[in-house]
Amino acid sequence: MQQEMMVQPDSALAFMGQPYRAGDPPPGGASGGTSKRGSHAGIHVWTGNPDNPLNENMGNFYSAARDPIFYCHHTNVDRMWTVWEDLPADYPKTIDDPDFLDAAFMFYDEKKNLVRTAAQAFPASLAETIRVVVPKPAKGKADEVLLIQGIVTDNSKLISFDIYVNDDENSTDEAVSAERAGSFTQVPHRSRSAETPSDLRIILTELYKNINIADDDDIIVVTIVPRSNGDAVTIGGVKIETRVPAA
Ligand SMILES: [Cu+2]
Repeated sequence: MQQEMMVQPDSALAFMGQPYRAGDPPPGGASGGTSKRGSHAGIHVWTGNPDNPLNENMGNFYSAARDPIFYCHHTNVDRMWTVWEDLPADYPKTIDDPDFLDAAFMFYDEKKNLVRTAAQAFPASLAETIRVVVPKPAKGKADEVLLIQGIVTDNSKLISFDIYVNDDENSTDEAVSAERAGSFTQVPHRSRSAETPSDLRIILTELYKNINIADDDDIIVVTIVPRSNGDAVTIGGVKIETRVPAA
């Protein structure tokens, strides 16, 4: 552990692994990061069954996730990432390559649909469209509120953006077949003043009927599309809350 966490890495890429971009040939095993090649791979092999032809389940890439220990193991790999980030070092721990920061991943959902997930980091600039999968506290047509949190704007500029909601993760185009849930427009002031974060609340109950959300849906897709001066807007976060009716 000392070798792969502290001694060997002399850069963030040495720990995390070398870039692997769309179109690149598959990377060789040695291009992985120190913990991936080390304890990560070691646990896979150790918990695989050598009596199976390909060391299934944990000992082979295609079958590893069949074993529930896979999820404990990979949660621990994430924990080690956090531990490494807090260790003193003479190199930066962050990677600012946009290909890394904006990476998206393809997974199969429980209905065997291939879905794309992109980790959206907040706070985020609205210079470009923000699209994020948001978990619902309840399933289906529950009485819920969409909260666009910590909106910071330059109040000397005309600002407008639209918010769309969809129940379909598969449509990767912005706002395709989505319902417009709300809009934000700011009339500019003559001079710029201090920027105070504010929250936008949008009641979703009626909208759920219009997008025909299913009883077992437990996520929605929220797309925020800049219309005017998006680069002067920062969004702090997006979440859904159970609606508490006004007294
Ligand atoms: Cu693994």
